[in-house]
Amino acid sequence: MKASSVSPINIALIKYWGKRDQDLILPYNNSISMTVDSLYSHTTVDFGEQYEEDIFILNNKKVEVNSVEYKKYIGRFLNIVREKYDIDLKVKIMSENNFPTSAGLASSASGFSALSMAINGALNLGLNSRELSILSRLGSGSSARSIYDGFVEWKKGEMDDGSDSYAEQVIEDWASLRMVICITDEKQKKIKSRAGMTQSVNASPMYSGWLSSIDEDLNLMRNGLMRKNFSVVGRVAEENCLKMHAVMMTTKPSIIYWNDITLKIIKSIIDWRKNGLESYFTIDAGSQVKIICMENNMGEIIENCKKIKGIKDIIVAKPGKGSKITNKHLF
Ligand code: 2P0
Repeated sequence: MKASSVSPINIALIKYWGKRDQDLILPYNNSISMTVDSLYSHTTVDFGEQYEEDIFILNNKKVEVNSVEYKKYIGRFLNIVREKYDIDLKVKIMSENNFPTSAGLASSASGFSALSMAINGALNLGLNSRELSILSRLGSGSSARSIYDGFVEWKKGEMDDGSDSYAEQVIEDWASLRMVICITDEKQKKIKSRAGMTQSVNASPMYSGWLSSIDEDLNLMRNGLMRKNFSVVGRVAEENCLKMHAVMMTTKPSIIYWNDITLKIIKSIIDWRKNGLESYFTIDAGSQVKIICMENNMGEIIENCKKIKGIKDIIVAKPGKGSKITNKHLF
Protein backbone atom coordinates (compact mmCIF):
# COMPACT_ATOMS: atom_id res chain seq x y z
CA MET A 1 0.00 0.00 0.00
CA LYS A 2 2.74 2.35 -1.07
CA ALA A 3 2.59 5.20 -3.58
CA SER A 4 4.53 8.34 -4.40
CA SER A 5 3.73 11.63 -6.03
CA VAL A 6 5.28 14.88 -7.09
CA SER A 7 3.28 18.05 -6.69
CA PRO A 8 4.09 21.70 -7.37
CA ILE A 9 3.55 24.87 -5.42
CA ASN A 10 1.22 27.44 -6.92
CA ILE A 11 1.44 31.20 -6.69
CA ALA A 12 -1.79 33.11 -6.27
CA LEU A 13 -2.56 36.00 -8.60
CA ILE A 14 -5.82 36.59 -6.71
CA LYS A 15 -5.25 35.66 -3.09
CA TYR A 16 -7.00 33.50 -0.50
CA TRP A 17 -6.94 35.11 2.94
CA GLY A 18 -9.72 34.06 5.28
CA LYS A 19 -12.01 31.11 5.93
CA ARG A 20 -15.78 30.97 6.23
CA ASP A 21 -15.40 27.50 7.79
CA GLN A 22 -12.26 26.59 9.74
CA ASP A 23 -12.87 22.84 9.96
CA LEU A 24 -13.73 22.22 6.32
CA ILE A 25 -11.27 24.91 5.14
CA LEU A 26 -13.80 26.86 3.10
CA PRO A 27 -12.66 30.29 1.95
CA TYR A 28 -14.53 33.59 1.92
CA ASN A 29 -13.51 34.22 -1.69
CA ASN A 30 -12.43 32.48 -4.89
CA SER A 31 -8.72 32.65 -5.68
CA ILE A 32 -6.71 32.24 -8.90
CA SER A 33 -3.17 30.91 -9.15
CA MET A 34 -0.41 29.80 -11.45
CA THR A 35 0.88 26.26 -10.98
CA VAL A 36 4.69 26.46 -10.95
CA ASP A 37 7.01 24.11 -12.80
CA SER A 38 10.21 24.23 -10.75
CA LEU A 39 9.27 24.08 -7.06
CA TYR A 40 7.68 20.92 -5.76
CA SER A 41 7.19 18.37 -2.99
CA HIS A 42 8.00 14.71 -3.56
CA THR A 43 6.11 12.43 -1.17
CA THR A 44 5.93 8.70 -0.51
CA VAL A 45 3.27 7.13 1.70
CA ASP A 46 3.05 3.55 2.88
CA PHE A 47 0.10 2.24 4.92
CA GLY A 48 0.69 -1.04 6.71
CA GLU A 49 0.29 -3.17 9.81
CA GLN A 50 4.05 -3.06 10.38
CA TYR A 51 3.70 0.54 11.63
CA GLU A 52 2.65 0.88 15.26
CA GLU A 53 2.33 4.63 14.98
CA ASP A 54 2.35 7.17 12.17
CA ILE A 55 5.79 8.26 11.03
CA PHE A 56 6.35 11.55 9.24
CA ILE A 57 9.76 12.49 7.85
CA LEU A 58 10.02 15.94 6.31
CA ASN A 59 13.21 16.94 4.50
CA ASN A 60 15.02 13.98 6.09
CA LYS A 61 14.03 14.97 9.64
CA LYS A 62 11.58 12.95 11.70
CA VAL A 63 8.71 15.13 12.91
CA GLU A 64 7.45 14.41 16.44
CA VAL A 65 3.89 13.11 16.05
CA ASN A 66 2.94 14.54 19.43
CA SER A 67 4.03 18.05 18.48
CA VAL A 68 1.37 20.74 18.23
CA GLU A 69 2.47 21.60 14.69
CA TYR A 70 2.12 17.99 13.50
CA LYS A 71 -1.30 17.59 15.14
CA LYS A 72 -2.56 20.83 13.59
CA TYR A 73 -1.61 19.92 10.03
CA ILE A 74 -0.60 16.35 9.07
CA GLY A 75 -2.15 14.58 12.07
CA ARG A 76 -5.43 16.40 11.61
CA PHE A 77 -5.50 15.54 7.90
CA LEU A 78 -4.74 11.85 8.50
CA ASN A 79 -7.64 11.69 10.97
CA ILE A 80 -9.92 13.12 8.27
CA VAL A 81 -8.67 10.59 5.69
CA ARG A 82 -9.07 7.63 8.08
CA GLU A 83 -12.59 8.63 9.02
CA LYS A 84 -13.70 9.46 5.47
CA TYR A 85 -12.39 6.22 3.95
CA ASP A 86 -12.71 3.94 6.97
CA ILE A 87 -9.00 3.15 7.24
CA ASP A 88 -7.56 1.56 10.35
CA LEU A 89 -3.87 1.38 9.38
CA LYS A 90 -0.92 3.52 10.43
CA VAL A 91 1.19 5.17 7.77
CA LYS A 92 4.77 6.16 7.08
CA ILE A 93 5.14 9.38 5.11
CA MET A 94 8.35 10.79 3.72
CA SER A 95 8.30 14.16 2.00
CA GLU A 96 10.95 16.40 0.49
CA ASN A 97 10.68 19.96 -0.75
CA ASN A 98 13.21 21.28 -3.28
CA PHE A 99 12.84 24.82 -1.79
CA PRO A 100 12.74 26.50 1.68
CA THR A 101 9.82 25.17 3.74
CA SER A 102 7.31 27.58 5.35
CA ALA A 103 8.97 30.75 4.09
CA GLY A 104 6.07 32.09 2.03
CA LEU A 105 6.64 29.76 -0.92
CA ALA A 106 3.43 27.76 -0.52
CA SER A 107 4.98 24.59 0.93
CA SER A 108 1.60 23.58 2.36
CA ALA A 109 0.12 23.74 -1.17
CA SER A 110 2.67 21.37 -2.68
CA GLY A 111 2.88 19.29 0.50
CA PHE A 112 -0.82 18.53 0.94
CA SER A 113 -1.54 18.06 -2.77
CA ALA A 114 1.37 15.59 -2.98
CA LEU A 115 0.13 13.82 0.14
CA SER A 116 -3.46 13.58 -1.17
CA MET A 117 -2.31 12.28 -4.52
CA ALA A 118 -0.05 9.66 -2.91
CA ILE A 119 -2.77 8.58 -0.45
CA ASN A 120 -5.19 8.20 -3.38
CA GLY A 121 -2.66 5.89 -5.04
CA ALA A 122 -1.67 3.93 -1.93
CA LEU A 123 -5.25 3.27 -0.80
CA ASN A 124 -6.58 2.83 -4.33
CA LEU A 125 -9.32 5.37 -3.66
CA GLY A 126 -9.88 6.10 -7.35
CA LEU A 127 -10.51 9.82 -6.79
CA ASN A 128 -10.77 12.07 -9.85
CA SER A 129 -9.09 15.50 -10.01
CA ARG A 130 -12.08 17.32 -8.52
CA GLU A 131 -12.34 14.87 -5.64
CA LEU A 132 -8.60 15.14 -5.08
CA SER A 133 -8.88 18.90 -5.03
CA ILE A 134 -11.57 18.65 -2.34
CA LEU A 135 -9.58 16.14 -0.28
CA SER A 136 -6.43 18.22 -0.53
CA ARG A 137 -8.35 21.38 0.46
CA LEU A 138 -9.22 19.67 3.77
CA GLY A 139 -5.47 19.56 4.50
CA SER A 140 -4.61 23.08 3.37
CA GLY A 141 -6.76 25.42 1.31
CA SER A 142 -4.27 26.60 -1.30
CA SER A 143 -3.31 22.98 -2.08
CA ALA A 144 -6.69 22.50 -3.81
CA ARG A 145 -5.21 24.53 -6.69
CA SER A 146 -1.96 22.54 -7.11
CA ILE A 147 -3.78 19.49 -8.51
CA TYR A 148 -4.21 21.23 -11.89
CA ASP A 149 -1.87 22.39 -14.67
CA GLY A 150 -1.51 26.00 -15.69
CA PHE A 151 -3.80 28.71 -14.31
CA VAL A 152 -6.37 27.59 -11.81
CA GLU A 153 -9.35 28.99 -9.89
CA TRP A 154 -10.41 27.64 -6.50
CA LYS A 155 -14.16 28.23 -6.04
CA LYS A 156 -15.29 29.24 -2.60
CA GLY A 157 -18.51 27.27 -3.07
CA GLU A 158 -21.85 27.93 -1.40
CA MET A 159 -22.66 24.59 0.27
CA ASP A 160 -22.12 24.09 4.00
CA ASP A 161 -20.51 20.67 3.44
CA GLY A 162 -17.82 22.05 1.09
CA SER A 163 -18.77 19.75 -1.78
CA ASP A 164 -18.73 22.64 -4.27
CA SER A 165 -15.47 24.19 -3.08
CA TYR A 166 -12.79 22.83 -5.42
CA ALA A 167 -10.40 24.11 -8.06
CA GLU A 168 -10.76 24.14 -11.84
CA GLN A 169 -8.45 25.09 -14.66
CA VAL A 170 -8.90 28.58 -16.16
CA ILE A 171 -6.33 28.22 -18.97
CA GLU A 172 -3.95 25.36 -19.57
CA ASP A 173 -0.79 27.26 -20.36
CA TRP A 174 0.82 30.59 -21.14
CA ALA A 175 4.23 29.54 -22.33
CA SER A 176 5.83 33.01 -22.41
CA LEU A 177 4.82 34.09 -18.88
CA ARG A 178 7.48 33.97 -16.16
CA MET A 179 7.82 34.54 -12.45
CA VAL A 180 11.21 35.57 -11.13
CA ILE A 181 11.16 34.60 -7.46
CA CYS A 182 13.46 36.69 -5.29
CA ILE A 183 14.31 35.01 -2.00
CA THR A 184 14.93 37.67 0.63
CA ASP A 185 14.86 35.45 3.71
CA GLU A 186 15.10 31.67 3.95
CA LYS A 187 13.96 31.41 7.57
CA GLN A 188 10.52 30.08 8.48
CA LYS A 189 7.96 32.83 8.87
CA LYS A 190 6.85 33.75 12.38
CA ILE A 191 3.10 33.85 11.71
CA LYS A 192 1.63 30.88 9.84
CA SER A 193 -0.98 31.71 7.20
CA ARG A 194 -3.64 29.74 9.05
CA ALA A 195 -3.34 31.81 12.21
CA GLY A 196 -2.74 35.06 10.33
CA MET A 197 -5.83 34.87 8.15
CA THR A 198 -8.06 34.05 11.12
CA GLN A 199 -6.77 37.13 12.92
CA SER A 200 -7.36 39.26 9.81
CA VAL A 201 -10.98 38.11 9.43
CA ASN A 202 -11.64 38.95 13.08
CA ALA A 203 -9.54 42.05 13.52
CA SER A 204 -8.82 44.01 10.35
CA PRO A 205 -11.14 46.94 9.58
CA MET A 206 -10.15 46.44 5.92
CA TYR A 207 -11.47 42.88 5.65
CA SER A 208 -14.92 43.90 4.41
CA GLY A 209 -13.29 46.10 1.75
CA TRP A 210 -11.16 43.16 0.64
CA LEU A 211 -14.26 41.02 0.14
CA SER A 212 -16.35 43.69 -1.58
CA SER A 213 -13.67 44.31 -4.21
CA ILE A 214 -12.78 40.69 -4.93
CA ASP A 215 -15.37 39.91 -7.62
CA GLU A 216 -14.09 42.71 -9.83
CA ASP A 217 -10.50 41.46 -9.42
CA LEU A 218 -11.57 37.91 -10.25
CA ASN A 219 -13.44 38.99 -13.40
CA LEU A 220 -10.53 41.09 -14.62
CA MET A 221 -8.08 38.28 -13.92
CA ARG A 222 -10.14 35.59 -15.68
CA ASN A 223 -10.55 37.83 -18.74
CA GLY A 224 -6.89 38.83 -18.68
CA LEU A 225 -5.80 35.20 -18.59
CA MET A 226 -8.19 34.12 -21.30
CA ARG A 227 -6.92 36.89 -23.59
CA LYS A 228 -3.33 36.45 -22.39
CA ASN A 229 -3.27 40.18 -21.70
CA PHE A 230 -0.09 40.56 -19.65
CA SER A 231 -0.69 44.18 -18.59
CA VAL A 232 -4.10 43.35 -17.13
CA VAL A 233 -2.94 40.16 -15.41
CA GLY A 234 0.11 41.86 -13.90
CA ARG A 235 -1.68 45.01 -12.79
CA VAL A 236 -4.62 43.18 -11.20
CA ALA A 237 -2.30 40.66 -9.47
CA GLU A 238 -0.22 43.50 -8.02
CA GLU A 239 -3.25 45.46 -6.84
CA ASN A 240 -4.79 42.36 -5.29
CA CYS A 241 -1.54 41.52 -3.50
CA LEU A 242 -1.32 45.04 -2.06
CA LYS A 243 -4.89 44.83 -0.85
CA MET A 244 -4.19 41.54 0.93
CA HIS A 245 -1.08 43.00 2.58
CA ALA A 246 -3.09 46.08 3.61
CA VAL A 247 -5.52 43.70 5.33
CA MET A 248 -2.60 41.88 7.00
CA MET A 249 -0.92 45.09 8.12
CA THR A 250 -4.13 46.57 9.53
CA THR A 251 -4.92 43.42 11.52
CA LYS A 252 -4.67 43.94 15.28
CA PRO A 253 -1.97 43.04 16.21
CA SER A 254 -0.48 43.82 12.82
CA ILE A 255 0.94 41.15 10.54
CA ILE A 256 3.87 42.45 8.53
CA TYR A 257 5.60 39.83 6.38
CA TRP A 258 7.83 42.23 4.42
CA ASN A 259 11.42 43.10 5.21
CA ASP A 260 13.53 45.98 3.91
CA ILE A 261 14.67 43.99 0.84
CA THR A 262 11.03 43.18 -0.01
CA LEU A 263 10.27 46.90 -0.10
CA LYS A 264 13.44 47.67 -2.06
CA ILE A 265 12.37 45.18 -4.77
CA ILE A 266 8.82 46.59 -4.90
CA LYS A 267 10.16 50.11 -5.43
CA SER A 268 12.62 48.92 -8.07
CA ILE A 269 9.87 47.18 -10.04
CA ILE A 270 7.79 50.37 -10.02
CA ASP A 271 10.83 52.34 -11.27
CA TRP A 272 11.62 49.82 -14.01
CA ARG A 273 8.01 50.03 -15.15
CA LYS A 274 8.20 53.83 -15.39
CA ASN A 275 11.22 53.32 -17.64
CA GLY A 276 9.41 50.90 -19.93
CA LEU A 277 10.45 47.56 -18.44
CA GLU A 278 7.06 46.08 -17.77
CA SER A 279 6.89 43.81 -14.74
CA TYR A 280 4.67 43.46 -11.68
CA PHE A 281 5.02 41.91 -8.25
CA THR A 282 3.09 39.58 -6.04
CA ILE A 283 3.97 38.58 -2.47
CA ASP A 284 2.41 35.91 -0.26
CA ALA A 285 2.54 35.29 3.47
CA GLY A 286 6.27 35.86 3.58
CA SER A 287 8.95 38.27 2.43
CA GLN A 288 9.81 36.71 -0.96
CA VAL A 289 8.90 38.77 -4.03
CA LYS A 290 7.57 37.07 -7.15
CA ILE A 291 8.14 39.25 -10.20
CA ILE A 292 5.65 38.60 -12.99
CA CYS A 293 7.10 39.27 -16.43
CA MET A 294 7.21 38.10 -20.02
CA GLU A 295 10.00 35.80 -21.16
CA ASN A 296 11.63 38.44 -23.39
CA ASN A 297 12.18 40.80 -20.43
CA MET A 298 13.33 38.16 -17.98
CA GLY A 299 17.08 38.43 -18.67
CA GLU A 300 17.13 42.16 -18.01
CA ILE A 301 15.01 41.76 -14.86
CA ILE A 302 17.33 39.10 -13.45
CA GLU A 303 20.37 41.31 -14.18
CA ASN A 304 18.63 44.20 -12.39
CA CYS A 305 17.79 41.95 -9.41
CA LYS A 306 21.41 40.86 -9.10
CA LYS A 307 22.26 44.53 -8.42
CA ILE A 308 19.85 44.73 -5.48
CA LYS A 309 21.83 43.99 -2.31
CA GLY A 310 20.29 41.44 0.03
CA ILE A 311 18.56 39.13 -2.43
CA LYS A 312 19.68 35.66 -1.32
CA ASP A 313 18.59 33.66 -4.34
CA ILE A 314 16.72 34.06 -7.61
CA ILE A 315 14.52 31.25 -8.94
CA VAL A 316 12.83 31.33 -12.33
CA ALA A 317 9.39 29.76 -12.55
CA LYS A 318 7.18 29.01 -15.54
CA PRO A 319 3.61 27.78 -15.65
CA GLY A 320 3.78 24.07 -14.93
CA LYS A 321 1.95 20.79 -14.51
CA GLY A 322 -0.15 19.82 -11.51
CA SER A 323 0.19 16.83 -9.15
CA LYS A 324 1.35 13.52 -10.62
CA ILE A 325 1.92 9.97 -9.41
CA THR A 326 5.52 8.84 -9.76
CA ASN A 327 7.10 5.41 -9.39
CA LYS A 328 10.15 6.95 -7.70
CA HIS A 329 9.70 6.07 -4.04
CA LEU A 330 11.63 7.90 -1.30
CA PHE A 331 11.91 4.69 0.79
C1 2P0 B 1 -2.76 32.17 -1.42
N1 2P0 B 1 -1.90 32.18 0.92
O1 2P0 B 1 -3.83 32.36 -2.03
C2 2P0 B 1 -2.59 32.90 -0.11
C3 2P0 B 1 -1.83 34.18 -0.26
C4 2P0 B 1 -0.95 33.00 1.59
C5 2P0 B 1 -1.08 34.35 1.03
O2 2P0 B 1 -3.07 30.34 0.59
O3 2P0 B 1 -4.98 27.40 6.54
O4 2P0 B 1 -1.38 27.63 3.73
O5 2P0 B 1 -3.72 25.68 5.25
O6 2P0 B 1 -5.77 26.73 4.28
O7 2P0 B 1 -3.37 27.33 2.20
C6 2P0 B 1 -1.71 30.29 2.44
O8 2P0 B 1 -2.74 29.60 3.05
O9 2P0 B 1 -3.69 28.08 4.57
C7 2P0 B 1 -2.27 30.94 1.26
P1 2P0 B 1 -4.60 26.91 5.18
P2 2P0 B 1 -2.74 28.04 3.31
O10 2P0 B 1 -1.85 31.45 -1.90
